[in-house]
Amino acid sequence: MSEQGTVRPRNEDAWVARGDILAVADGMGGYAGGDVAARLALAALTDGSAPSPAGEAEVRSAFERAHRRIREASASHPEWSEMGTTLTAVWIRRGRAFIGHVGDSRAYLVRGERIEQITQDHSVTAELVRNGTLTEEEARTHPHRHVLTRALGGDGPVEVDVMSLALRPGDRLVLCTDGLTGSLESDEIGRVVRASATPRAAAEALVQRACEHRSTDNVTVVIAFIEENDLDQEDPPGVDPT
Ligand SMILES: [Mn+2]
Repeated sequence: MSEQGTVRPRNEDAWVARGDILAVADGMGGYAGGDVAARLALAALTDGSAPSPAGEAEVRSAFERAHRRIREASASHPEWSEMGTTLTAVWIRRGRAFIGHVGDSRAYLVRGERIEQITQDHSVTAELVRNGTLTEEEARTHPHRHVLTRALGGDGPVEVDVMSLALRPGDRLVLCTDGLTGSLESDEIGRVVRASATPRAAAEALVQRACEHRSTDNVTVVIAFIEENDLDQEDPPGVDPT
């Protein structure tokens, strides 16, 4: 689910949830550029020529490919020269989640009574929280909270965080943009996801709560509920194992 909200002139978030891939992107920069960057990033992961990663090296390559495509589009369109995007993506393969991440969108794992933030935000304020200069609460309203330290589409190579984890039946994955995490605490996200009967109900409830908290940003959420038979399969249906 993705909501533009009432403040931003357009929705520069994008998302995908199909086959074995889940991803969110939060674009930025120049006239319509954010929208273009977010969509280019997702297309680079999902179009016909995109390999479906079965390992961490392939996740990194997929992100580098997305980065290259955004830079190529920037170079040939002056109005998009400042564009970039966050990208957080999860591929579910052979009972594992392979995760790639750049920027301040997030992936969470809800397992039992706990919610764990799997990704680290690449933002100025997140670094200040990690080194003890700011509290989480101070970071939430800090004037530099939207300033990223890493994004796809910028100058030079992009450094990609890549990780994988073994999934269990009953696990719930949450991918979201900062429009959600800017208005809801992680514990509240966990409570809503645990209390929801379906992924769609969870996504709707989270987006609704963010809007009630008067989120000033676009809000995007992708949810997956992992079931036993998702973990047995070598490859999910509809995905060519080659
Ligand atoms: Mn945002």
